[in-house]
Amino acid sequence: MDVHVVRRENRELYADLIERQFRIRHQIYVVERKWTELERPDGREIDQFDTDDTVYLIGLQNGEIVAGMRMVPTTSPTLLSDIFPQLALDSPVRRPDVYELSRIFVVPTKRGEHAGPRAEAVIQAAAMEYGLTIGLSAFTIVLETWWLPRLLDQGWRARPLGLPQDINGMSTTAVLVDVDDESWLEICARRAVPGPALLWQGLDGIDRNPLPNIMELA
Ligand code: COA
Ligand code: U4Y
Repeated sequence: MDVHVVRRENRELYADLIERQFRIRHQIYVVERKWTELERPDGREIDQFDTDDTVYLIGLQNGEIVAGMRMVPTTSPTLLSDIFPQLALDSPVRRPDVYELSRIFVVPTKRGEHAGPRAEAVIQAAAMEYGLTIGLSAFTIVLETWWLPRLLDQGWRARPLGLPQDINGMSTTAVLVDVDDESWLEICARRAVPGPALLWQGLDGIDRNPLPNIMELA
């Protein structure tokens, strides 16, 4: 799976794929997960955090979307700042080097174990790769609490920002996850992700930090 970085500067190249993503998100979040507040008459799942500032990671296999994730700078409105501020004991993080992750998905046919690494691990490793490459120091995430042991088990350090609370019948928590070399190397090692996954088509002008040597894992 290749993971394409889509942001303001190259979005025109990806206009069709981004539209397909909104329809897949509708199928997954509105139809499957029944997050009915996200329902829209046009059959696209798109909310107030899908803006020009939003960065999308889109996982493609043979030209088809198999996985995705959304990243929103915390200097812009986020789920934590605007919808669920009660999940953070202190005021929500607002820093240029911290992005909020949300809307991770894998299409149903690609979930679980298949030949090769899980799409779910590849897309998360790709998020860490993105953070390292553009120089972030952390992610905030509002997530269902069942994710916590999964994050720790993939080698990420996740600190709670407050107590879990019931949201629409699910225990939900806000965390801060460190972005650092070790977190990327660990998820790659523990989840058999072979190395960098990101494609930066149309983003030649962006400053990019080098990644750590994946052979440090050996
Ligand atoms: N509630 C509780 N646990 C869940 C869950 C849910 N809605 N979805 C997944 N899990 C946990 C379970 O432990 C599950 O194992 P199980 O199937 O034996 O119960 C495990 O994650 C693996 O999930 P699986 O669906 O097989 O696939 P995956 O690891 O390839 O992908 C997701 C995980 C979450 C990316 C994928 O299930 C997905 O896209 N779901 C729909 C979108 C979504 O819910 N995103 C997260 C919103 S917080
Ligand atoms: C919105 C109102 O999946 N409500 C909204 C809006 C909590 C609830 O948020 C509601 C979403 C994964 C939704 C649900 O009942 C993170 C992750 N986060 C969720 C998301 O939306 O992406 C939010 C928590 S679920 O109905 N809700 N949007 N207005 N606009 C995560 C990401 C990265 C990973 C691991 C997991 O590394």
